[in-house]
Amino acid sequence: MTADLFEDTPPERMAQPMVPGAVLLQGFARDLQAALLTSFEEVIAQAPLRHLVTPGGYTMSVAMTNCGPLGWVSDRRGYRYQATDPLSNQPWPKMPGAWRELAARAAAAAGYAGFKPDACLVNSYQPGAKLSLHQDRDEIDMSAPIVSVSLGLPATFLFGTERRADKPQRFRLLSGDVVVWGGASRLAYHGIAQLPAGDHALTGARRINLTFRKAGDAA
Ligand code: MD3
Ligand code: FE
Repeated sequence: MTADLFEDTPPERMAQPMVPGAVLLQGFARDLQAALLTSFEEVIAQAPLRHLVTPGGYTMSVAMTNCGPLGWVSDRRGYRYQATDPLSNQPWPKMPGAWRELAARAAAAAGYAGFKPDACLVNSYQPGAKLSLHQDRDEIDMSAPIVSVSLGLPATFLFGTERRADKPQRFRLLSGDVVVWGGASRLAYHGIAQLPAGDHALTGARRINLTFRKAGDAA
């Protein structure tokens, strides 16, 4: 963690130790927030946000879409990454270059040089939406980190361990925060607590999260 990344960051917002393998880069995307929202609107114009159904038959409260070569989907048949949007049977929208570069810069700042995401899962939370504790284990290469960028309303991130029963720690994620999850944290159970009501200057009554992944086996 280098001090120059945080030269404008008040002391209480400096990087905090999170858990082994996870690096919270507070405000890392602060100056990109408006541009990220513009490209988000372009992505969802091509591949609309939708509420996926879990294999167990529940409709998720978080609305999702994807961009990049691969996208994460869920339906009654299971979870998987696929190259096409099931709503259109067309390829997912291109991952905006500035998104890929942001993810690679954040990964490098956290010690993961050469991160080349092939999937970006876009999550949109409205007040009341939550993401229950889960592991991300549908990616082929578990040595690659996941990079997440938060925009809009603040959320409480729940961070457990590799055992579902362990009580999760809570972290506040704010607009412009970036987290890099790798190493020992990569298979930790995690989730997002129910989003409280609110109105954010950039996104209104909404939190958006971009998660960059190396999901497939192509170089
Ligand atoms: C920790 N999204 O999309 S991002 C997800 O804010 C997901 O929308 C949450 O969990 C969100 O799967 C949290 C942070 C995140 C993503 C993947 C992880 C944390 C992770 C994988 C392993 C450990
Ligand atoms: Fe996850």
